[in-house]
Amino acid sequence: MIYNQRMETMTRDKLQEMQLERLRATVQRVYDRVAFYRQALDAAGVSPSDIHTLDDLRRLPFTKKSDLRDHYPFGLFACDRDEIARIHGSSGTKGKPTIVGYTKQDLEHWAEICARAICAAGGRPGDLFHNAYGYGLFTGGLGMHAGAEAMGATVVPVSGGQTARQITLIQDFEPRGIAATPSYALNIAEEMEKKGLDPASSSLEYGIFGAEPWTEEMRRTLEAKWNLTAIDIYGLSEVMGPGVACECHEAQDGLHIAEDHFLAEIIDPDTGEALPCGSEGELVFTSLTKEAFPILRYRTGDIASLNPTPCVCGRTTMRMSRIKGRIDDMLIIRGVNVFPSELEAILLTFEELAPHYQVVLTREGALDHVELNVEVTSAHAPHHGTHPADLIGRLSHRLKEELGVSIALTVHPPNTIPRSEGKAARILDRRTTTPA
Ligand code: DLL
Repeated sequence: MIYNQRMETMTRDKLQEMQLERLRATVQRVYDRVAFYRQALDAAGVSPSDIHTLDDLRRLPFTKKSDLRDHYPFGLFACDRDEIARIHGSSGTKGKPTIVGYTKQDLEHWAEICARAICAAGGRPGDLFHNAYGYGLFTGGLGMHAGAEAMGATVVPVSGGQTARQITLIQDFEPRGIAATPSYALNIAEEMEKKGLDPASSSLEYGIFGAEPWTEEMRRTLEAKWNLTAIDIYGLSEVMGPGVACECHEAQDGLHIAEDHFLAEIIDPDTGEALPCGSEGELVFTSLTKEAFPILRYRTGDIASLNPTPCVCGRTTMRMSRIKGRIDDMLIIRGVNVFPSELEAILLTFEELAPHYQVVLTREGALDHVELNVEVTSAHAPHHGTHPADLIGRLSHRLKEELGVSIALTVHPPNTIPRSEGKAARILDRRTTTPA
């Protein structure tokens, strides 16, 4: 561990003392400066002076994505527009983006958080760092860029896309670290293989992958293809961006939350009740240091659990599990709840299948129909686009056995499922009507 040991290895008592002080300041700040929060706190019957312990967090009202949309663009900012140094937005594809802002100090904190994440992933000052997250309103590119600079790396700000150029730069510059979505890292590796190059013999030693759900099976695939250590990084623009939590390379077992800047909770998504550590539920975050866009109890829509036990790496911070999926992306197939990550975990154990898939949702009358599209690898499609005769049968059987539901399957020829250059679009919702 080489970055800000003091913050990451504090005793829990000291950390909680600091969190309480920062929570109180945050509640006071939003009460004084943001009409939306003042009304919400008044309606909940809580005033900033009522926050005496960290448990009082539960008395605070939740903030939802729709609150950001309702106050688009700057209605939830807690400082004047001219104090805002940067604006980012969520990657939502429908309608207007949700907008967030950062003061200079917020940007410094964020850079420090991302610097810590890169060090946790195994990065060191002097590394060459290939940053293939998209630069723009999306927080991935600029967030990781600032972090890499802050920890003393040499950044290559390549952004997403132009895969042939990515390959050239990886070969010529010989980076030690790469940052990308897991699906794009896979895409780059496949393009290398198509050119007769072996990604496993590249210079890369660690990859910092996130911004979309992925599985342990995908980690194994990426680690084998690239011969690197694959690290999971989590974050969201509403709370900050990448770096809210990140795995350490020592354990690769849960993501250390930057708890000096964010308080994490798990709630029951149906009732809003806080759940104990270890239970799976919706992740909720409260910012502790943000000036421009402080946020109280933001409901992320992401499913995970929390683990307070100490880690072998020496960090004392709480860890969150890998994200199982977004509540919105949960498929309900004849009454059975299935996350796309559960499909991924099964598909990736079939050597005949490429690690790409798409779920297509359609509606037949009042019923939703789910079709899973998978792709056979070229090594297993000897007769131009065909697939082993019993593949559908074996895959259906495994899906039924492990998930308890039959899923309509289509096996496609090699290289036909669209590849991603950023966040993969794995769910295609073609339902045009809403249920009665
Ligand atoms: O995706 C920030 C980010 C950039 C994180 C680069 C990691 C790396 P948004 O575009 O606002 O921000 O999307 C946030 O992406 O609520 C999750 O649903 C999902 N997500 C982010 N990281 C992970 C991850 C960035 N490691 C939304 N695993 C979040 C699963 C993730 N899902």
